[in-house]
Amino acid sequence: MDPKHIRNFSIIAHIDHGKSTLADRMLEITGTIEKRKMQEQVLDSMELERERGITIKMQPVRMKWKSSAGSELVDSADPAPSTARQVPSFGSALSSKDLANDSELRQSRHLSLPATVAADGQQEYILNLIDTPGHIDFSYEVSRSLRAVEGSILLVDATQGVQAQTLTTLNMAKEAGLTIIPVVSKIDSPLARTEDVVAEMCQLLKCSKEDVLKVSGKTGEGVALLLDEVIRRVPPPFGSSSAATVAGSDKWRLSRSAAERNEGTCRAEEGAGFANTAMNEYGSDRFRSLVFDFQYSNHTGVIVYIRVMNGTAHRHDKLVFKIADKVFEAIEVGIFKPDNTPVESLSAGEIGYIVTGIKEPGIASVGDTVASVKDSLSPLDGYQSPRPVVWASIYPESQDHLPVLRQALGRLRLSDSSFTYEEEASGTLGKGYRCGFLGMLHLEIVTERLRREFNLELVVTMPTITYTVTNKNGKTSVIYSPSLFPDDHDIVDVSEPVVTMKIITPPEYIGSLMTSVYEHEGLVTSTDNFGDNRTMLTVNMPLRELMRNFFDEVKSLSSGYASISYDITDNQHADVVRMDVLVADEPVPAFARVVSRRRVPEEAETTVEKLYKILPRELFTFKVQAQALGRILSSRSISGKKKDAAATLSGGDITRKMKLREKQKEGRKRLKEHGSVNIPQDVFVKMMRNG
Ligand SMILES: Nc1nc2c(ncn2[C@@H]2O[C@H](COP(=O)(O)OP(=O)(O)OP(=O)(O)O)[C@@H](O)[C@H]2O)c(=O)[nH]1
Ligand SMILES: [Mg+2]
Repeated sequence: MDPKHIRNFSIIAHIDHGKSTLADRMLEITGTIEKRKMQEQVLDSMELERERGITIKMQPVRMKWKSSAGSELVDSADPAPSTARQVPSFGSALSSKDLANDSELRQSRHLSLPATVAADGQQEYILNLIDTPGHIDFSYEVSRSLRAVEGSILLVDATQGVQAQTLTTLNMAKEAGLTIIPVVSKIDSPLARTEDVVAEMCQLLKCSKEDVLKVSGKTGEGVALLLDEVIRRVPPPFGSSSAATVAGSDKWRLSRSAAERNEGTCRAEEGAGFANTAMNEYGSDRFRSLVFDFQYSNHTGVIVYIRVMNGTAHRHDKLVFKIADKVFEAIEVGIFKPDNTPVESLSAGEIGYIVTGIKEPGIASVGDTVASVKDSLSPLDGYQSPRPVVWASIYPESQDHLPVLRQALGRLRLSDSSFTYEEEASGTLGKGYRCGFLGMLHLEIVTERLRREFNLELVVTMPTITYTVTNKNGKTSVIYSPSLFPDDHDIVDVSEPVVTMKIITPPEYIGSLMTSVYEHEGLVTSTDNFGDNRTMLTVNMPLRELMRNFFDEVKSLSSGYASISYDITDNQHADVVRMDVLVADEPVPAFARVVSRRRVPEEAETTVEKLYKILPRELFTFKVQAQALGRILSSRSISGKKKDAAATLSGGDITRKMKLREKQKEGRKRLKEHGSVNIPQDVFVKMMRNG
């Protein structure tokens, strides 16, 4: 397919704004999925996604769509209206030089639209859509998808309006220099405030009302028009094996790379190198592609999801992972329909997959470049590694299963590149892995997947953030496990990460939200009016406090109307101490946690109460205690199960009964002395959950 007739775009939005449902309707009207096979949010194919009704992993899919949208630009008697219809193209990070070239760039985009169309005026286009998750914990998925496409549909729910995560995803798309199509969703809903939300989007994007499209993923209204607009507004891919398109689109890539260089991030540094070498190679016909995701199959090994930047790859081609420096043969190349479907070849501008046959972990990584071995081009600029937000240690319930856990983590990382793991050992729990996650939901999903997909029984420690601790001996170390947090009297200083957070809320909830912010050691740094009678609070808060159920608190205080997004921005001094939890006089490292000094008594009380309620009883009585600063702060006894050994003896000699009871008493005493309490797995899971 000529790249002129390809459009690559993603759908981005706040959680639950209807991305996957809109994708359903697109798949339906393009005939990609037969109606009888259709189910709600069909792209959410993971068991956990379906169960929870949320998207966890990005999902690419290829559709075909006949449209005359592209031809209007070429054939129109007055080309001005459509080209000058100010297609919103937000490349905010463009340099001034690039901005000067903006109109020229737009021209070049439109010039590369189809010059010839079929007799019926309909040209067939390939549309590669990537559905993305909306939850903040999975925003690494969104950011990776943005590098594989030229445009994004920014979806805003007509019943909710612009939310905090709308702003975050919009900024990500702007930074990637993408064309953005503003769309209001759920216009069928009786609660829809469509026109107000259109106005809100116009204000946000500085665009006109006509630029904002309106759709319903439920009824399909406006979806065909939206696909036409995708063709009209999103530029075709820049790379091409045909020299004519390269000339025009190379410039566009140039501006995009400049945008990245302006970010001042690690990508920018790589981008600079990219500009020198990789840019010169853009017109090349030699195959080169960006790995934006992957999958693992026991049968065929790693399957990389790629966006082809140059040339063509065929089955059996000899290819190389440029960063990992690993040569392999393409066992299969294919496209997503949405199931993996083999094709003969994949060419510049296309999105698809390559089956690599590689089974060892640690070779494939997102952001690597897959290129032809012969006369190989230089690697493309990769992705910034995500920064883990919370940490937890994962141990197999039985040490015999450690190798299975190791293998499971390796495999899981091949379908989720955003968590990290490293082996560690704990006295009582044996060997396990310290894992980093992008948030509490991410942690919950990963541990749940380990249990379900690999049948593992696990002990997961209380999640924690990292603390930088300076000891009295002058040594500074980063602490990832609460049980390893030093005793208070050994510490000189502790610092912890701080987040800058945006909370968008209707004004009536501000009072209670402010109180909650204060209780979580937060500081409101600004209060701004936001769109349609709402307010945006900017708050600085220790990450530790954000993780202490703040999200749920905000949701319930605002009856679900307030939304949050955040970034880790700083490190600051923290007044925290380690709290140990003892069960039958034994500290349980998995329950240890680091808490604010002023909240220790309260935390001790609630933790002991919670454990008291969920720990099963034993044959003997034992204590559950919380200890900090060398003192027991809270304690409860869980009494032993009452079982009268003499109960079955009917009648007879009373001394025989007494003898038996005496013996039982002794047995219990021995059990108490030597017996350890068996803590079932679901107790660890329940303790890990907040609330
Ligand atoms: N009335 C109405 N409800 C919709 C529409 N689109 C989606 N919904 C409902 O909104 C909820 C969320 O829809 P999803 O499509 O899963 O939203 P999403 O944006 O993909 O969610 P995440 O991927 O988890 O961020 C579901 O209950 C849908 O049935 C629509 O056009 N109209
Ligand atoms: Mg979804």
